[in-house]
Amino acid sequence: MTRDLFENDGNKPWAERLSAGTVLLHHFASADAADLLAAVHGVLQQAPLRQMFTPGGLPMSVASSSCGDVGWVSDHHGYRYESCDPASGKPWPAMPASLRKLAETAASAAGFTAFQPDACLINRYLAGTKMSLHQDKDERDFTQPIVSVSLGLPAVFLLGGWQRSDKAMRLPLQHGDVLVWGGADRLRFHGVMPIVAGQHELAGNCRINLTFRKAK
Ligand code: MD3
Ligand code: FE
Repeated sequence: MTRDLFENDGNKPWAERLSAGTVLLHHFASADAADLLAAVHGVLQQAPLRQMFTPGGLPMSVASSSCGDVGWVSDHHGYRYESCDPASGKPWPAMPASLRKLAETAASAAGFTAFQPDACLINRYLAGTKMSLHQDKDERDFTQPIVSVSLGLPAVFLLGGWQRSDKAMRLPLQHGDVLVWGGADRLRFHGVMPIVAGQHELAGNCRINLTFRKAK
């Protein structure tokens, strides 16, 4: 018999349903983490991390890059997806097969069988880096889930409601955890508390978050 992912069995991957549309896949990416980080570093050689600016002109706390058909971009014109990296003018690097496969397998494990991401945003958090509460609204089809992979240093994720003023829950995220957000939860406000300084054996002094989306 195959193992039920929704059964917590020691250090093995297990799935926790946080709400109707959200599943936390504990340790889901742990076994592949070194391969995933190597693939990420390959992408970053083509499209280096950079701090983007909000439309209001403030530098974002995270450093970001992308791979896939389109990449998420923010500047004084606004938030959007672009097929070329504005830093180089060249197309974003292709999404490595290992990354795509992990995202599709995770979505499927959470019940989203037809997820075909066309964008992977790479966010790097150093000590003190945070992400303020926001909604992800730059994609075309909100019925498509978002898959988020946490690697390296741990984080405290903030899960708010559907209005900015709603009280946010705190959710600890560890290296290897994968979150799948869909359904009604897709438009919830969310953010990340400032990362605490530390060293991770694979990722060093940072947290890397991969966010897979169907943008177009
Ligand atoms: C909850 N990134 O890039 S990923 C982002 O850890 C972003 O880098 C965070 O928020 C990070 O936009 C959080 C988890 C996530 C992504 C999308 C969501 C959580 C979400 C959409 C709705 C609700
Ligand atoms: Fe977000």
